[in-house]
Amino acid sequence: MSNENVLRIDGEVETSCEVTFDDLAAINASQQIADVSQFDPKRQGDAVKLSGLLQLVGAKDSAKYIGLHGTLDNFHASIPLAPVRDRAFVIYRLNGQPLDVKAGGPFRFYIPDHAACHTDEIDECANVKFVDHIELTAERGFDNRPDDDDEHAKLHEKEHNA
Ligand SMILES: Nc1nc2c(c(=O)[nH]1)N[C@H]1C(S)=C(S)[C@@H](COP(=O)(O)O)O[C@H]1N2
Ligand SMILES: [Mo]
Repeated sequence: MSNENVLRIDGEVETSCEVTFDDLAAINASQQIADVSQFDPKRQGDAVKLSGLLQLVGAKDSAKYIGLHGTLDNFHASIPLAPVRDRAFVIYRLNGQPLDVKAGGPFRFYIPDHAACHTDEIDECANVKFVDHIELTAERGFDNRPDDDDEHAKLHEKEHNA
């Protein structure tokens, strides 16, 4: 079982948390999204709304940016919180099981209606896979999304051959 996997949520919050698959599944129904294909036909699985996670930790008013950290492949994004707080979600379950790493699991951040890669702070590249740490910050935090077209093209090539 990959139930060992934890997602840490900390920074500008009242109570830092480490949540597991079971913790996410236990969040109340109003914060759950069954079948994310309603937002993007290419995506599958169930998600919990970012707003549900923010409630859990008690996001402070000082939280202006959300940092999405993927330790597995050292990929990080930091984006403004306000535009995504009521629409982003974390996909964590497929067919009742933890989301497979092949699909970006165990926890995959997802923003519906993201901008195309490289066109905005809130772009497709910010849909961070293998997220193990969500960090709320007052200022923009660490972000290593490629900002150079060649580097970005290489990253996509690597992802699609993985
Ligand atoms: N951990 C991690 N997340 C990542 C990436 C990555 O290389 N590592 N690439 C990003 C980029 S550049 C894009 S465009 C999307 C692609 O998601 P997809 O492979 O599901 O289409 O994932 C984003 N999330
Ligand atoms: Mo991207």
